[in-house]
Amino acid sequence: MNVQDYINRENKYGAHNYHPLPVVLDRGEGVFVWDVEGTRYFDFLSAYSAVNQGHCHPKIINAMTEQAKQLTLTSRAFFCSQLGEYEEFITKYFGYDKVLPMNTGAEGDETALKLCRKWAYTKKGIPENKAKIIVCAENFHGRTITIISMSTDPDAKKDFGPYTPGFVTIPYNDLPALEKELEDPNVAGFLVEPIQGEAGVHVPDEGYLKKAWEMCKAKNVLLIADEVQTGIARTGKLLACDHEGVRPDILILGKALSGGVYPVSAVLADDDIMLTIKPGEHGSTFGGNPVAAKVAIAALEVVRDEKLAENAERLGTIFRKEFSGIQSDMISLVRGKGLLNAVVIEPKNGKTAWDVCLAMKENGLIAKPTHDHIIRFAPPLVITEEQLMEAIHIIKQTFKEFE
Ligand code: IF1
Repeated sequence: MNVQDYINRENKYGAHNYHPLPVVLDRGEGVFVWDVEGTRYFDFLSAYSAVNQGHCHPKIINAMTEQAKQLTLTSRAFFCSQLGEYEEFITKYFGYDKVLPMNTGAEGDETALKLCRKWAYTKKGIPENKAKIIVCAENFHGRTITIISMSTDPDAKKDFGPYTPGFVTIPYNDLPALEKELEDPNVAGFLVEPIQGEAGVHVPDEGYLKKAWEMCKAKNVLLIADEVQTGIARTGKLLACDHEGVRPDILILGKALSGGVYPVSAVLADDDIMLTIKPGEHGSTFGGNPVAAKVAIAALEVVRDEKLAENAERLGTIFRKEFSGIQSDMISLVRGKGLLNAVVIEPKNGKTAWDVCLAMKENGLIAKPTHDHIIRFAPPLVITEEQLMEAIHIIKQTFKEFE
């Protein structure tokens, strides 16, 4: 089979819910992936920041394979020896009383929304079914019907109605708008991405998150931080909230919580919030399974032991400095934090961000546009300075092709 055969087969038998770059990947190791023809690429998407620890990290793979030989799934109908170990590890790692283990990021967000509403009715005393949760325009929190009900992206929500009520939308990075909505006594929570990833790596003003947190506290409103993409060292700190010393009331993690090896998500909160959900009121078949437990412990140990946050901080600064030095009228700006960066592309002679990504692929680096004109650059956090400089050289050479 050739590359096109693989593509044709996916198109014939698979749903068309994506428009992938025309590359057929077959193997991954560290910062590199190889396609079916054996061509090597720098992976500058990292599966949307799920592979922060690098592809197939041996410690995480070993944790998965060893546990998979022993016990893979019991359901939560019974206790198992691995879950408590993971729950103790992750709650101490992030500094919360408790964790509610789930599988995908969307399940994490859905769980956080349910937790916030349950707390609103049983603790804050908001009248039944009147709880409101504030969200930001251009958010991305997943693809379930309740989550797209909060979306302002027509592609994410059109023809999926009717939508779940109970959400109030404000502009991102807009404190006066937040202050106004917080006047409503029925507001239970404020769900926000510390950096809006899908929207194109929108970094809010310095101090935005901290001020928002203070404003929520003053109104007894829960700050819910969706760190599914920005967490796990991606932005140069363990959590993006750490840049401002913000401690969200509810913390949502996913993606690199497993190093991209297995679907693992988690919601962390203290007892006064977490214990509002009683036995039988929420759960999932695979949530907190033994393999997920061991994989997540290993993935978090790698982040700590290999100092991935520090590496992301240092190399992100180099990346943005090098990028701002690229002379190209297609590059209008580069923005980001740590190794979560994006470049806004100005079309030129009919060439767009997609064409740049195709050309980068030909030169040995894969990345993908978001919202047509923005290219996200997010390599695994294990990248070395030497590898980063080689990747930047590829990017510079590619932009020269469009001169
Ligand atoms: C797709 C985007 C990124 C997320 C945040 C929750 C979730 C995501 C901040 C849900 C997931 C993924 C989903 C994937 C592409 C990717 C994505 F472009 F869609 F928005 F990363 F930016 N919160 N993001 O970023 O987690 O249920 O997927 O495990 O749906 O196309 P999930």
